[in-house]
Amino acid sequence: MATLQLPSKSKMLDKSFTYGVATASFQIEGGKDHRLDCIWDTFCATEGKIADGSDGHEACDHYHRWLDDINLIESLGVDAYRLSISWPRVMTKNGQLNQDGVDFYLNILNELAKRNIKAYVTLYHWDLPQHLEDNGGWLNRQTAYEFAHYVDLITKAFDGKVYSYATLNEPFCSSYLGYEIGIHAPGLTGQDLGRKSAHHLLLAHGLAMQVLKRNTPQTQNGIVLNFTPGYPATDSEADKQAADYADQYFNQWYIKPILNKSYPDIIEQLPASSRPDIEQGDMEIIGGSIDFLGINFYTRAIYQADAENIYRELPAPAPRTDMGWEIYPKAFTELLVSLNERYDLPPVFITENGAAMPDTIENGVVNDDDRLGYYQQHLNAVHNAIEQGVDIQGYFAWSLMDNFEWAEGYRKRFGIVYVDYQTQQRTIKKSGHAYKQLISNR
Ligand code: IFM
Repeated sequence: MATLQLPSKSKMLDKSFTYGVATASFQIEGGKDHRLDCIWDTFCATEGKIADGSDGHEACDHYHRWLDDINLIESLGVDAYRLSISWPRVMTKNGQLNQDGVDFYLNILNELAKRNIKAYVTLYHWDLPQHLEDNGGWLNRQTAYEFAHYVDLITKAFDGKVYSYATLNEPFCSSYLGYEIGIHAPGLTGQDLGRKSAHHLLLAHGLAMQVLKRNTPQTQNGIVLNFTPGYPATDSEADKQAADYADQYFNQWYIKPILNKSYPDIIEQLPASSRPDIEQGDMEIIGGSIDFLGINFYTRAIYQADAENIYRELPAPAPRTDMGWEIYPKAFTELLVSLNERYDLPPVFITENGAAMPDTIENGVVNDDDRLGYYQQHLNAVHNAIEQGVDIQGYFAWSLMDNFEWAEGYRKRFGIVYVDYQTQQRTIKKSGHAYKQLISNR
């Protein structure tokens, strides 16, 4: 059997290094009749938005199969499970807890505790209740306060059962993909909308951190950001500047306010109408301390100078995953090292890393050597960053199992466990077996 390996003295072979698998509520749960509508329900119901015309009504049916899935997670031998809470499942429209929804997660948390698996809970992974979107969603500053209210109630309900909370998953995707270019829910477009929603998401993070510090100071509390490092197409000054601008716009826009209490310099270059409405005290709230930073990495992007739009992204060179994303693990190490140089980083967790590949199942076996290769290269990249002084304390594979890949529907498979959507049968892929072995060999 193919294996995943690390140098024998690697800190990643230490028992204190956390290995986990990750999922998100809308992508796996289904159980739609037991929660409020969210923006992704509406988006999926809009013709042409999801590549295969699918939705999250059933997904992996985790809502009914959660106990089997916890057993599956246990069988992989991981230290931790990163899951997200569906805000529309645990809250009612009038701002109270929905006890049925809360119980669904309490059962999961209790079973994880019995198995000694640490619960890493993300409080928002994109499934905004639709009734809040009807009031402006993340364009409405009030949504940040609604989020803090939900976080207050849910953390009290989960008291003592969670190891770590992340406020948001990838605010870049919620704001840029959802409100600026419209390829994610709620499907709005406009630079002004993208930048304004990003500010309210960051404010929501800051307000929620205050709640977490008050309600649950014993947990590790932070945020999960995604990074797609930008590289210049050539050594020319113009291309370097283009790549730097894109980096500020897509990556630093989210981390700099959190760690340095300010937006990147390019904010000055935006038209006044596109700048966020920053109220007095906002940056202090956003920049409150965090216990950890979650980093999600999949690929890099290559940019060329462009007279009209400042930068232009070039097509991704091979080798690529099934998403069309370049496989370039060197960028992972370089990202981690450069963030460590640029900022005073708290401990880092790799909260997502993985690859969609065109899997086939034959006689009950999925030989995903391509994904296995991706994991090997990226685990090495994390090891190299640790060697260069970055304090990285854990790694989560994205994803536990194949699931609803947003605008791509169910056609893109990211799991280390294969899901047959006709029967809902789960089959551990070769990469899943190798991940298990790496963890148990420590
Ligand atoms: O599936 C997503 C996940 O929800 C957020 N991070 C990226 C993954 C792959 O696209």
